[in-house]
This record gives sequence, structure tokens and C-alpha cells, in this order.
Amino acid sequence: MKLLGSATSPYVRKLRVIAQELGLALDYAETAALEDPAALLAANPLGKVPALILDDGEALVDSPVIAAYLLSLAPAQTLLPAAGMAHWRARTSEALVDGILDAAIVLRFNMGQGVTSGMWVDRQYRAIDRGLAALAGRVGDGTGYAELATVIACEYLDLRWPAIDWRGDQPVLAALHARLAERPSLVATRPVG
Ligand SMILES: N[C@@H](CCC(=O)N[C@@H](CS)C(=O)NCC(=O)O)C(=O)O
Repeated sequence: MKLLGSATSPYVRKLRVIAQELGLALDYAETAALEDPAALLAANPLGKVPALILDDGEALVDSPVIAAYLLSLAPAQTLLPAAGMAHWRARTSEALVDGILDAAIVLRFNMGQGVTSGMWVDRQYRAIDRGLAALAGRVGDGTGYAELATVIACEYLDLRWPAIDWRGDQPVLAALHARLAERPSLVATRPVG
């Protein structure tokens, strides 16, 4: 199976981290989504990375769908509780992480267009702040899918929005990051600059 992705995309990084944690072999093709390459559009008509092309040519899109597929390949996995409320809580943490990333990306594209203030911009900042506060109340002491995804989101903010002081605002997330930052799957996928 081949993952179409970009080294700086936090959604893609989530999947590369999961694959490494599960010991799954994943071919990887660096893909510039904004250039609309034919291989990406064939796999994902939305023109977004990540997209996962399976060995039979079937394509999966959207990081939560692809994450669920990767986890299904390792039935003994311990990253995500398989069932029960713990499963849905972790999936909700994943949705909060993705929502923070979505808001950060809206801000980035707005900024690219010269839009740096206004109701819509403020709304994204507030969503990020509340999302981080919620995650701080949800992450646990272990190393599960929710904890890894949270660290990836925090590092994406460091990369793109270093002025957002999530360490100062949410000491629980700072401690989580300090605990997990040197994990090999995170080190190996950490984007540079
Ligand atoms: N909900 C999607 C979001 C993916 C996404 O927004 N990817 C960005 C890169 S970080 C992208 O490909 N953007 C190109 C575009 O929106 O046209 C997921 O979780 O996979």
C-alpha cells in the first residue's frame, strides 16, 4: 500500500506515526496537493493528502478513515481501544485534534490571502484554544492514538503558529509533549522548518 502525503501535513504524519507504531510497511510518495497531480486526483477527487492506495488499486481518503484501516490491519494493536466508551472517547479526541488542525489550516490559507483578522479568523483561534483545553482534560498517561495525535497537533502549531503558547496555556499538554517527543515514530516523522 502507498500513502500519498506531504512531510509537513499533520494529517499525513498521524498516519505515518500509526504505521510505525504498528510495524506496518507503508510506501510513501511525497505529493504536492496544491499542484493537483493526476495520481492524487485519481485517488482523491478532493485533491487532498493523505490518500492511501491499496495493493489492488482501491483508494482510501481522509485521515480518520485511513487510520481506522491501518488499525484494522493489526487486530492485537493497543493504540486505540477496540470497543466501548473508551473507543469513542479516543475517536472524539481524534476529531478534536483534526478540528484544531482544520482551524490552523484555515488561518494559514487566510493569511496567504492577506486576511489576518475578522470574525472568521477570531473564530478559528477560539476553536484552537478551546480544543487544546479540551484535549488537556482528555489525554491520559499512556501512549495511545489520542496522545500521539495530540502531540502531532501541538507540534504543527509550533511549526506554523509559534505565537500560540499552548505550553503556557495547557501545562498538561506541555508535560505530554515532554514525555512523548523523543518517541522514535515521532522523531522519524518530525517535519523540518
Ligand atoms: N480531513 C482531511 C484533511 C486533509 C487536508 O486538509 N490536507 C491538506 C494538507 S495538510 C491538503 O491536502 N490541502 C489541499 C487542499 O485543501 O486543496 C484529513 O483528515 O485527511
